[in-house]
Amino acid sequence: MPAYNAEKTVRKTYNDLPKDLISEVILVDDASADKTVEIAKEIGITVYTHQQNKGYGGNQKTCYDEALRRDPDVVIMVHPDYQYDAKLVGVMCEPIVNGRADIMLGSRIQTRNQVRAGGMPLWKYFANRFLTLVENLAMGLNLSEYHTGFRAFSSGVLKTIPYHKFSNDFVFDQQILISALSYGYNISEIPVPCKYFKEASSINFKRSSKYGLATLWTVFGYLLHSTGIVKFKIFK
Ligand SMILES: Nc1nc2c(ncn2[C@@H]2O[C@H](COP(=O)(O)OP(=O)(O)OP(=O)(O)O)[C@@H](O)[C@H]2O)c(=O)[nH]1
Ligand SMILES: [Mg+2]
Repeated sequence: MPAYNAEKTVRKTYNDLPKDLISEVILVDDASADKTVEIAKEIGITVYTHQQNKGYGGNQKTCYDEALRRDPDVVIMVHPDYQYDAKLVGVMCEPIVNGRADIMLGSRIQTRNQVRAGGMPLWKYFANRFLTLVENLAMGLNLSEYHTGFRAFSSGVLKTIPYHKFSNDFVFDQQILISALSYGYNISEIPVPCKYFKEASSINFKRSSKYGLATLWTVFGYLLHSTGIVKFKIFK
């Protein structure tokens, strides 16, 4: 769990995790101003802390470094803001364990009504649809979204892709997927309901816009890379 000011939601997220399937729950705190660390330790989660705020991508780098040191089969990333249904960890992992996928995404996007009922703002919904359309066209895939905060990776993916070279900001989430695709890994998905509520973390319009532009730049970079015009170190 890459955490930032998640004191109100980390416990509920943790409670939903199927403990019988999981060897260890790790939380990296990115210098939160609230009691995230105290609460996570109280619950019994293994906690690592950044002395200074590194950003969401920087946070995930520490998460995966620590996870890989345990030599896991599968690494699951879930936002600790209780927006995703963490009870579905087993369903997310099954295709990876059976060798049918390397990365699984918990997709929030099935029908518009369902997404709206979960409370996703309309502008986020349409931005998600637009970015997903562009990414699908560029990558030749048919995923329903690339922007979820619930993901499972085979450890082979994380050992191979150069995630330390990715951004420390939110676009890390796109770089990890597009880089993995450049290395030939498969991405698949399952539907996961998602809810928006007062205590959940939700980035604002300005930061989302920056993220959207950075996403488009990542896709453009991949196209340049795959046609050999410019080579980027984050892609194979
Ligand atoms: N390190 C760091 N992490 C953050 C920051 N803001 C949010 N996060 C974490 O990143 C996760 C994703 O951010 P959210 O704000 O929930 O954004 P999102 O889930 O992509 O977007 P929504 O669909 O609106 O929830 C959250 O669960 C937080 O733990 C930040 O400024 N720094
Ligand atoms: Mg959120």
